[in-house]
Amino acid sequence: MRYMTERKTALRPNKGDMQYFPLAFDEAAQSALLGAVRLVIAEAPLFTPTMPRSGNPMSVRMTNAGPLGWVTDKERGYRYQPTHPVTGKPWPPIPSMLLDLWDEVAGYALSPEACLINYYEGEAKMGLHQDKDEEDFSAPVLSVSLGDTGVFRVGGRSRNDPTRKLELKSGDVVVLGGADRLAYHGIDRILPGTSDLLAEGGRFNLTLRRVNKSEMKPPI
Ligand code: MD3
Ligand code: FE
Repeated sequence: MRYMTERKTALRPNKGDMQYFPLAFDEAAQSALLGAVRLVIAEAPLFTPTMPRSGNPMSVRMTNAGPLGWVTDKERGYRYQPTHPVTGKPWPPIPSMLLDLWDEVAGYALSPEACLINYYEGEAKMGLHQDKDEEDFSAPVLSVSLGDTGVFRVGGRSRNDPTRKLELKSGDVVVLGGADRLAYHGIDRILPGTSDLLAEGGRFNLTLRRVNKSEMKPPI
């Protein structure tokens, strides 16, 4: 955990529900993590996902790291797959800083299989949704924000439950486990000019996810 030397308190392992760790990554750690994200993108370029059925493009661009990546397109919809939808190549490995973070806070024995990288610029947003394309809902989802502040909205397990807003700032970590694992959530907007981390502006969000319920080892 050497990239997080400035953190004043240890992160507590996940015991369910939503846990918010403001500035879990200090500025030096954010720069190191951003460098790792840029290396992933050099190998697995950001792509524009499209919605199932309508084929409408999302305003967020995405890529992934890890054995599996989350993708969506008009023809085949939401899914996890081992290869990039444009290059056809396997996703690069999950940066080690993120695997360390998972070990510290996820409270879950199996490794994350997917690191979804979302990039928001300008007016990009993400509508209220649940993350339910995974088989294993007992594992938390872990989120790290880098760059401009995102206005995050989180509700309950029904779409009409009341929601609350939380500003996710650069270096913030959120762990979504327990009852909150299936909470509706989204990003209303990005607040431009709120961070100097990205020269080009905008916001990266990294989410670590466990997809399968067990380690699938190929039969010998
Ligand atoms: C609450 N991303 O990629 S991360 C997503 O900032 C996604 O890019 C947002 O929602 C972003 O699916 C929010 C925080 C987050 C992630 C997963 C959750 C919040 C969550 C799962 C359940 C409840
Ligand atoms: Fe989500």
